[in-house]
Amino acid sequence: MKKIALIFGITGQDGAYLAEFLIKKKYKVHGVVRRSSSFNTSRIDHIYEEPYKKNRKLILHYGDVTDSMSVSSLIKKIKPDEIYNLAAQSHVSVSFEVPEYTASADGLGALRILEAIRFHRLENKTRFYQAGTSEMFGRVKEIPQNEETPFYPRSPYGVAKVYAHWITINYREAYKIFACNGILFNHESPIRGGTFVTKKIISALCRIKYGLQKTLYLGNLDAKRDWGHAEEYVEAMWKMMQKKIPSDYVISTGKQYSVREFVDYVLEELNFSFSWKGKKLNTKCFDERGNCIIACNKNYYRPLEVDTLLGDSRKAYRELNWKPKKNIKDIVKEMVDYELKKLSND
Ligand code: NAP
Ligand code: G4F
Repeated sequence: MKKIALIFGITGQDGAYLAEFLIKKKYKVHGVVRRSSSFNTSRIDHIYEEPYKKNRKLILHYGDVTDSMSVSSLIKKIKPDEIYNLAAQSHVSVSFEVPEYTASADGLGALRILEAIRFHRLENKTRFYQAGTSEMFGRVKEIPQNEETPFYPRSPYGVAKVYAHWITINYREAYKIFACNGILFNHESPIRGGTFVTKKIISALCRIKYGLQKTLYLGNLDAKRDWGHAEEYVEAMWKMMQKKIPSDYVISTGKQYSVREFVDYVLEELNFSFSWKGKKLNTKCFDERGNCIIACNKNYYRPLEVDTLLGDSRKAYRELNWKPKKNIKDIVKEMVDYELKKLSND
């Protein structure tokens, strides 16, 4: 019998990599898609199968984690072996603009799924993965952060994810559901959403290189992040779900770079000669002809910032035999190559 997986958030970066990974592992994959006025399935178009096809490996359903009835009826109908809750309003800055919606989708979304597992008596069948985040560490209490580090979230997004984290543990302990939290640090890829800083920097600098744009505007360049590759991180999610006993795991590289250092790697990859001038909001970067190619703008600063994130994934290495392979330069190169290829095809 093929294992059945249900992915909430299948149209996102991680959802697309995970669906591909599970199909390779011979799973039947069900995915939940939100209704949108424009197409939102571009990341999974290459694995999409028409509904009239027999024995499909990928089946899509409309649904939304803010709608209990749709969550419950999908779980009742599909009775999956594994549920991956990747659905979220995942942009930290946007969560300050839509805090209530973020709480409902990112916090209560996990509860709606867990409650449906319990209500339909699937506690002994259905395993649950919650997409937790290093944003929960926020104003960090220790460096590096591991599974025991206390949380101090600094955004409505982080606060909502802390609720989802603890409700997952609560259902694991109260109802013996196999439920685990991945506490994933930032992970990127060529299919990263365009408003996250890595993808924003790379698409803009590629366009500037080809004379299609003049300046890239950014926010805080001093924040430090522990950046890994999304494709490697979805494998860690799956590994957690194959254990005998459910637990929570930090997934990270153990290396951190500032946003400015990330920009430097991209500029070097694109063979720019460049120089930085000024400080904080007045920081600017110039190319060899003296053109200002990067400037800061206060609109991209957040009401509160998470200054530094650095993960300690020794538990994942010990118990899941998981370790990141790609470093920051590999990730930058892969993302730049993808962007340049896309530009030359446009
Ligand atoms: P993403 O690209 O923004 O994808 C989010 C997914 O959730 C999309 O499929 C989105 O659908 C869906 N979604 C949003 N609101 C929903 C709702 N109300 N009901 C159902 N689906 C909804 O995020 P990602 O980078 O793949 O991240 C996956 C998960 O891991 C998220 O929960 C994120 O918070 C968490 N996480 C990410 C990182 C990271 O660095 N990438 C690190 C730690 C944790 P649309 O395509 O229609 O928008
Ligand atoms: O790329 P970011 O928007 O990612 P952030 O806020 O770290 O959140 C991402 O990682 C989390 C895991 O830690 C996930 F849970 C979350 O879903 C998301 O995937 O910003 C990274 C840093 C921040 O410090 C931000 O202030 O870059 C800084 N930054 C500077 N200029 C900018 C910009 N961020 C964005 N998005 N846009 C800018 O122009």
